[in-house]
Amino acid sequence: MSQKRALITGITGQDGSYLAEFLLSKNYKVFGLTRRTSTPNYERIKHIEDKIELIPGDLLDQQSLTTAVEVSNPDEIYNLAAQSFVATSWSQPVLTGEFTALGVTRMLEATRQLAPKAKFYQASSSEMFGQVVESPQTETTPFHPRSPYGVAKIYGHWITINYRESYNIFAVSGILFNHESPRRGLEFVTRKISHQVARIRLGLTDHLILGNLAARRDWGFAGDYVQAMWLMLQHDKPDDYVIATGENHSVEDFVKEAFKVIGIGNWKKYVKTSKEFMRPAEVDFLIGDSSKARKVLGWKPQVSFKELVKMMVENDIKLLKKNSK
Ligand code: NDP
Ligand code: GDR
Repeated sequence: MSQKRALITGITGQDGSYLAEFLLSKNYKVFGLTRRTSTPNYERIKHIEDKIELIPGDLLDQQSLTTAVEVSNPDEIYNLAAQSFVATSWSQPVLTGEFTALGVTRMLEATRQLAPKAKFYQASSSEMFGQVVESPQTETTPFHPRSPYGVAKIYGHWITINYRESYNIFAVSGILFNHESPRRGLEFVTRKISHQVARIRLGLTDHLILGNLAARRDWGFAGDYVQAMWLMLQHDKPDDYVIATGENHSVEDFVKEAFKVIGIGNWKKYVKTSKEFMRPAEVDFLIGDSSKARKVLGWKPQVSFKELVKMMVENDIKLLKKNSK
C-alpha cells in the first residue's frame, strides 16, 4: 500500500503537534500549513520538523490554501487552524469569524476543487452547546453559543455538513470537549494554572489571578483526542462525533488539584480573582456523552483528570527549571 498523505492546518498549535506525531507513528507523509510570522513559532513541532513538510498559507488567503492542497495532494485533511481563544473572540469578533468560520469554507473549497476524494476533518467544539439545554451533551443536543467563537464554530460545523451533503465529500466534524496538555497555550485556564503553580513552587511568584472559579468543564488529554480525529476518518461513513471524558470539574477543582501536586493544601492563600478574566457571557457547565464514538470508533480516553493535572504541573516545573539554567 502506498504511503498515506495528510495535510494539517494549525500544525503549530497544541492539537496539530500531537496529531502530526501520531500520524508520523502511523507512517503518514505529513504536511502542515503555517502562516508567516516575524519570528518562528515552531516550538511545539521542532522535535519533528525534519520529518514533516511545511507549506506557507493563511486561512484568510484562498489561493494559499488551494496551493497547499495541490502541493500536498492529501488523502486526509485535518482543519485545525482557528482563532481558538474564546476570550479574544469578543475583542476581535470579525477576525474570529474570518478565521474560525469562513476559513472552514475556504479549506472546503480548496478540497472540493483539488482533492474531492480526500477525507476532511473539521475541528468543531463543545463551545457550540454554550448555555446547555440538556446534560450530558450529545451529537443531537441543540446549540446555544455564548461567544463570537462559539457562533463561528457553528458556522464551521454546518458548512462541513453542507459540503458533505452537497458534494458528497467525506467531511466529518468532531465535537471535541476541552482537551489540555503541557503544550496548551498559556492563556487557557488549565495551563495558566499549571504554569503559575509551578512558579509558586519554585518561589518565582506568590499568587495566581483567575476569573470565574465556578465554571465547569469536561477536561481530557489532547494526546487522546487527536486519535479520535484520525479514527473518524478511518470509518467507512462520514459522520459527526462528540469526544469527551464524561466527567466534569470546576476551575476551582483544577486549582486545588494543581496545588496538591506541589504539596500545598491551603490554596486560597495564593489565589485571587479579577473581573479582567470574567467573560461577557459565560459557559457555566459542559459535560459530554461520547457513547457514539466509544461504540462506533472504539475510542476512549486514557488519561484521568488527576493524571492530566499532575502531568501539566510537573512539566511546567521541569520547563521552568530548564529555562532558568
Ligand atoms: P491552538 O490555538 O493551539 O492552535 C491554533 C492553530 O491555528 C495554530 O497553529 C495557529 O497558528 C493556527 N492559525 C490561527 N489562525 C490562522 C490563520 N489565519 N491561518 C493559518 N493558521 C492559523 O488550538 P488547539 O490546537 O487547541 O485547537 C485546534 C482546533 O481545535 C482549533 O480549531 C480549536 O478551535 C479547536 N478546538 C480545540 C479544543 C481544545 O480544547 N483544545 C476543543 C474543541 C475544538 P499560529 O501558531 O501561527 O498561531
Ligand atoms: P474555553 O477554555 O473557553 O473552555 O475554550 P479556557 O481555558 O479559556 O476557559 C475555561 C473556563 O475557565 C474560566 N476561567 C478562565 N479562563 C481563562 N482563560 N483564564 C482565566 O484566568 C480564567 N478564570 C476562569 C473561563 O471563564 C471558562 O469558563 C477552550 C478552547 O480551547 C476552545 O478553542 C475550545 O473550543 C473549547 O475549549 C472547547
